[in-house]
Amino acid sequence: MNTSTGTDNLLATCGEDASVPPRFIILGAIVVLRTSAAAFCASASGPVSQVAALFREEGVVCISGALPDSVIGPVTDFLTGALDEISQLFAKFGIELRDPRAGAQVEGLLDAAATKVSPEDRHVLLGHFPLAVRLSEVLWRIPLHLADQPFLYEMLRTKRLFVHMPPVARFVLPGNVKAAVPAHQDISYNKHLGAFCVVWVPLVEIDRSCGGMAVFPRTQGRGELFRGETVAPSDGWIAGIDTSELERVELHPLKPGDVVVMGDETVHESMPNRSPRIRLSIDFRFFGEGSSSSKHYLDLARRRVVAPAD
Ligand SMILES: O=C(O)CCC(=O)C(=O)O
Repeated sequence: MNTSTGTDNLLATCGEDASVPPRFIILGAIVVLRTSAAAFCASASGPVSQVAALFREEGVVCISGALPDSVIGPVTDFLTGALDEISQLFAKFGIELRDPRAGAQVEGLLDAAATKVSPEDRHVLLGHFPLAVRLSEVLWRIPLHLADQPFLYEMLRTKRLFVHMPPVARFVLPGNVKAAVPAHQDISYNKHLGAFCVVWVPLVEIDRSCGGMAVFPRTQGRGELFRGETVAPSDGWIAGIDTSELERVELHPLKPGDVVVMGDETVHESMPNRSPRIRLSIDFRFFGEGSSSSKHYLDLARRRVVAPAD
């Protein structure tokens, strides 16, 4: 008796074999191409098991509709207000923050006058919100909301959730290629943490031109791939991992309310922002009770920041 399904036939036609990732993913009743972000997306209103299965198999899952406007709105408003204050720093260097040429102007400034820009200013010019902004409790709304959902508990196989503090809030100006983080695994940047997952939260519409992130699925579980110096060069990033042999998927479209969850070893990189819009996002590192941190973290059940000496 022939028991093969339409999908089996499709996979067979494409010459799939078990030693390489399939070119298609079956999501419920739909078959999607692996090279599209859709293959790694699951709805927050769908089964938790589907989200967790994607995370375990691929090392990445986009959860659509994970955060309501009531959570995203105040965070976006707060960071947009902070951008208005940061615009004064840019003005000091003759750059108008919302000018579509701002990214190119920052690049020119940092290339030509590296010695005249302090490390703190350089950090902000590269698209990082200052520490005082990142420490705001307004940003806690996102992890607190996610801690009320089952996903992260299931993915991390934990009953308690903690998140590294402070999170990284970023703005990527149009054309600011220097704000693009080269291919990396988050374990290389977070030696103070035991096992964790990364949650990347877009606060604006993400399409191909605005960029967002590209991921290299199924790299979780391969251990740390970076072998070079751990000291970050002047732009703050360690040298990119060689991804020439890895499958690459660009994660778009995404919208505010969606979140991307990646394993701590999942290779990913930022895409350049080629749109005329500022890209706004925030990223968190969550861990469970079986893990640890030697730096500050937020205990989400107690709503309390735990300091290393506590
Ligand atoms: O937002 C970005 O451009 C990069 C984010 C990232 O690399 C991370 O969250 O680890």
